Amino acid sequence: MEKHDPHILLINPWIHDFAAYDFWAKPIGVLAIASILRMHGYQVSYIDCLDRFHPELSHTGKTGRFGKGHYLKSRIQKPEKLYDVPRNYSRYGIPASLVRKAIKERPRPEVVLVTSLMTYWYPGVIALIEIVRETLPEVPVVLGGIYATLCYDHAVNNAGADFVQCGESEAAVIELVGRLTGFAAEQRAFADDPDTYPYPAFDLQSNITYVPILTGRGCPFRCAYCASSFLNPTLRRRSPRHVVEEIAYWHKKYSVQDFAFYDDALLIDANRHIIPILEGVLARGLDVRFHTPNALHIRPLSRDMARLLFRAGFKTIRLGLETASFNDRKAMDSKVGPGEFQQAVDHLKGADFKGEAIGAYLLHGLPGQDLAELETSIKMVKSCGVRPILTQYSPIPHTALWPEAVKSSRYDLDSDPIFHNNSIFPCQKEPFSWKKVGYFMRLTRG
Ligand code: B12
Repeated sequence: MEKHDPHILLINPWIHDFAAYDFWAKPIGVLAIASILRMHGYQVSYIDCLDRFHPELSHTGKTGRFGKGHYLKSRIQKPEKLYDVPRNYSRYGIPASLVRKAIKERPRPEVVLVTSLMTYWYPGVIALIEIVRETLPEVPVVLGGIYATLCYDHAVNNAGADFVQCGESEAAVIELVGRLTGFAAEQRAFADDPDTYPYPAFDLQSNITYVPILTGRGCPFRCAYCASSFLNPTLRRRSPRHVVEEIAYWHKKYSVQDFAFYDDALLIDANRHIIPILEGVLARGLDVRFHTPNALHIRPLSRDMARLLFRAGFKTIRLGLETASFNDRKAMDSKVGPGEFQQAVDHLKGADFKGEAIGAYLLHGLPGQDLAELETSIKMVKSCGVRPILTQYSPIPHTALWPEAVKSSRYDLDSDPIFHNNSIFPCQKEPFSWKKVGYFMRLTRG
């Protein structure tokens, strides 16, 4: 006999790191899975270990600009292998006692699904799974997400889950959870038609201060430092209408004003994608604000595009410059050429964006990076009147740059994802200097 409405518990684990901040960072992957399960007839509940608005924590809940904000944090011991890093290490998120309590208060699940994000955050995943094991000893635990995909063997051997699921999982999870619960649901959502996917279940959060929007999956570029093509091998997009409907839905039903685009290639094939999306937002008269923490490609930023972004309500523009040096750039990426950055900035400013709204990401800590080149890049960005933002390089398995990263690291990168942490500048060879890091940070500001 078929069982009805099995209950599935989904959990977003803690972050263990030297620093963490909610700058439009929500676990859209696990909320997409929650939503797919709901669509297929499952009961779901959710525990967000990174909840900034937990009702039992009176001191949390302050919302920063545009919905961002601090997580609660408690100092913990540094992982042994990072003893040489002169910084404090913390667990970000709600106390373990509240996680235990939440697990006990939820209906007993038939399966627990745990997500993972940055590879070097796996200690928070392990700590969370230990608690699940202790409180729900007989319930199967499935781990998925970005760490699980990029470091599959490590996850299988260390995370303590019963199953580790790789890659995009909307279809796989219906199959796997169906097998574990004996609940037969016919697939109703299809990877090659993302319009069949329901909106991620942000309504399961205790508060929605902003909503991440993913208008598609994948990226046509193959940048040497990025794992996008491994995680999402093909570019598949939602229809503009479907995206506009989603923005209108969160805005009208939950009064959400701030939206952060998570796409890797938002502006690509603009005539058929972002232009109709933004024209749709304008036609619907939606008074919303947009942010691009994952960076925009510079080349498509024409005068008309800049004007449209401004009119549609973009407030935070981040540009993926990475370096202002164009010698040997081809080995790294081919997304921007000389002169294009300055031109894009001119168009943005011409469209009335103020310099403070525009930031250019520059990679710091690439294998063999010439630091004189970084200094020149910072100065060039500043001379254009926009903010240089250093993004510390995180070496990632399955990327073209990984073998070189392993060779150039002062750590044994291959042995443990803990060394992928960008805050430790793992690919800067000895003599590595924290003083120099401070110097570059100050240079971006002054
Ligand atoms: C959006 C994004 C961000 C957002 C925030 C993301 C967040 N949720 O917190 C922003 C812009 C803030 C960000 C910041 C950074 N990011 Co980022 N980011 C991404 C990006 C582009 C998309 C991730 C995403 O949301 N995907 C969409 C969802 C739907 O997919 P998903 O999470 O994979 O979920 C699917 C599956 O994994 C699975 N799944 C997920 N959970 C579960 C659970 C179960 C049980 C199951 C079965 C399945 C499952 O099903 C889901 C649906 O198919 C990825 C690249 C990419 N293409 O994936 C990089 C990526 C994750 N980021 C990366 C990096 C390096 C960074 C930064 C360090 C950059 C920097 N130097 O500053 C910072 C650090 C962030 C921090 N310290 O807080 C790296 C990862 C590095 C690593 N070592 O792990 C990636 C892979 C990009 C790259 N360079 O290759 N990022």
